[in-house]
Amino acid sequence: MKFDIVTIFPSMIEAGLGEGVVSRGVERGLLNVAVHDLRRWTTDRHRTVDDVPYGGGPGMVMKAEPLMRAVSEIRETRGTPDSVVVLSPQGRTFTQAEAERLGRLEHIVLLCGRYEGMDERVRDMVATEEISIGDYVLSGGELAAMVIIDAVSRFVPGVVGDERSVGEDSFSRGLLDYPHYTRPAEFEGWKVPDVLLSGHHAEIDRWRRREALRRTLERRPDLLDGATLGPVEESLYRELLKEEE
Ligand code: JD8
Repeated sequence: MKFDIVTIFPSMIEAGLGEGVVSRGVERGLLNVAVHDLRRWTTDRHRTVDDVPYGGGPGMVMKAEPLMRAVSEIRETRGTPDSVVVLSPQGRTFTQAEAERLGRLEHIVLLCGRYEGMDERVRDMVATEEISIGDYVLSGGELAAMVIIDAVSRFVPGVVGDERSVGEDSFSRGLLDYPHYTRPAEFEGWKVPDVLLSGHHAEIDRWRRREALRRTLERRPDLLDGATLGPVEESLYRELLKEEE
């Protein structure tokens, strides 16, 4: 899978994606990530990427021309992308389902803005979608692009070492994760639950499903509206609701 990221802060993206799952995916030839410095497509002496807003007001706006030229050259040299994404607070909120959808594409271009955002004509003329990573204000699109590349790359076969863990990821199942423990079995008086040391796999499985449901009910009951519970979860869920009374 191919990603092209256009930014005025290429080193920020390189630092962020230079370690971990994405970087291993690149090393293994499963991912192709190209980071592009937007200033490459400026033509003036000062390599200007922003200008004052028409209509007045505070802040600066990213000029359209360098961004358009960037997308044109990426099209010519790297092929026509399946999607050109503008990151912005006005976008559709990114979810695990969106990550899975984008993971089925072969080539995505991500345009990172700064300042007050981009000239609207970039959206009109080259963007195919606009995505936000959540309802809080960032200073630019770079962190959002990294979040999206990380979450999407996990769906590319081979990128995550153990394929089983992807489908079992908490949000793919629609529930929060169960608690995890490792050695030692007791730490400053805090014990690992006995069932996890028992070697009884059916009971361990049941305990994990119950704890995942318990946490979801306590912390994110909104997730249960969208989740389709299997028969085991249904009966565990009823038990938990009784416990709550
Ligand atoms: C792109 C410029 C900053 C935004 C004035 C602060 C995504 N979930 C998200 N939150 N924020 C962003 C985001 C913020 C950006 C840009 C994405 C480009 N800014 C601006 C408008 C108000 N400043 C985001 N994805």
